[in-house]
Amino acid sequence: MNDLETFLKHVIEATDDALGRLLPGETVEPVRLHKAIRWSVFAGGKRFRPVMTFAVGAAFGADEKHLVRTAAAVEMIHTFSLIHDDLPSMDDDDLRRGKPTCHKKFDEATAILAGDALQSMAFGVIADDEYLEPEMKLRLIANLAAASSSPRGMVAGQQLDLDAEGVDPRTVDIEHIHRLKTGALIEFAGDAGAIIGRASAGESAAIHEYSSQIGLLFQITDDLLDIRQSSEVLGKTAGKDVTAKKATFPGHYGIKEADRLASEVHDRAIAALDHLGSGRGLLTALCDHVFRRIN
Ligand code: GRG
Repeated sequence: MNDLETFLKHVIEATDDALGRLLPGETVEPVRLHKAIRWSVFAGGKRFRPVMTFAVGAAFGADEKHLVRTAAAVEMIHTFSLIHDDLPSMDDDDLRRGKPTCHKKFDEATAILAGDALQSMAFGVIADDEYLEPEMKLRLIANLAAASSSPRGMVAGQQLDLDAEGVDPRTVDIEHIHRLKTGALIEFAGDAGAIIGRASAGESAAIHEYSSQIGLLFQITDDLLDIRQSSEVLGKTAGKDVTAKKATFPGHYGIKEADRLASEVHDRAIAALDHLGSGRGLLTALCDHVFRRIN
C-alpha cells in the first residue's frame, strides 16, 4: 500500500468511527428513522470530503482530533444530499453506494426525514466540538451553511441542474452549475482543513483555489465515469446522465474535450499548491488520484 492509499484507508476508518459514535443508534426511537440514516451513511462511500479536510489539515499540522468532527459533519451533509437526490421527485434512483437507495429500502417519507435529520445534525456536530474555539466553530458553521444551501451552494446547484435537464447543452453554464452542486461542498471541506490548521491568509487563498479546482475535477471525472464505468464498480446506475438528459461535461463538450478539460483542471489544482511551502506532497497525490479515479 502506498502513502496515499494508507492515508485514504485511515481517513475512512477515523470518519466512520466518529460517525458511528455521533449518529443515534439503531435501537434508539424512532428506530425506522435511525436505521435509514445508518443504512445510507454506512453503505460504503469513498469519504472524499473528509479526505479533503484531513489532507489539508495535515498539510498545516492540525491534530486529527480537531478535524474529525468537521469531517464527519460534511459527510452527513453529503449523505443527506445523496438521499434526497435519489428520491423519485429528483433523480429517481434505485441504487446508491452499491445498495438499494434509502427510499427503496425504507420508504419515501422516511428517506426525506433521514436527509432532513442528517442535515441539521451536521451543524450540531460542529457546534458541540469540544476541541475547537467558539470563533472557529462559528466560521465553520457559517461556511458550511453557505456551501450547502443557496444562492452560492449545493442546493442552488441542484436546482440549476434540475432546470437544465433536457435543455440545449450549449445554452447552459455547466461549470457554474457544477461548481455549486458538487464543488461548493468539496471546497468547504478543503477550506475547513485550512481554517482548523490555522493557515495564513495567503495559504488559505491557495487552498481555496486548490479545493475549487478539485471540486470541478471531481465532477468532470464523475461525468466521464458515468459513461465509461459499470454500475457494479460505481455502485450507482451508470449511463443515467445520458438517459436523463443531464447537463454533463462530456455532453456539453464531447468526451475528448472533457478529457482535455480534466487534465487542464488537474494542472490548475497542482499550480495552486505552488504558493504553499512544505506539506503539499499529499495534496498533489490526492489531485492525481481524483484525475485517475476509477469509481
Ligand atoms: C438534493 C439538496 C440536494 C442536493 C443534491 C451533490 C448532489 C446535490 C447530488 C449528488 C448527485 C450526484 C451523482 C452528483 C455528482 C457528483 C457527486 C457528488 C457524486 C457522488 O459523490 P461521491 O462519488 O459518492 O463522493 P460516495 O458514495 O463515494 O460518497
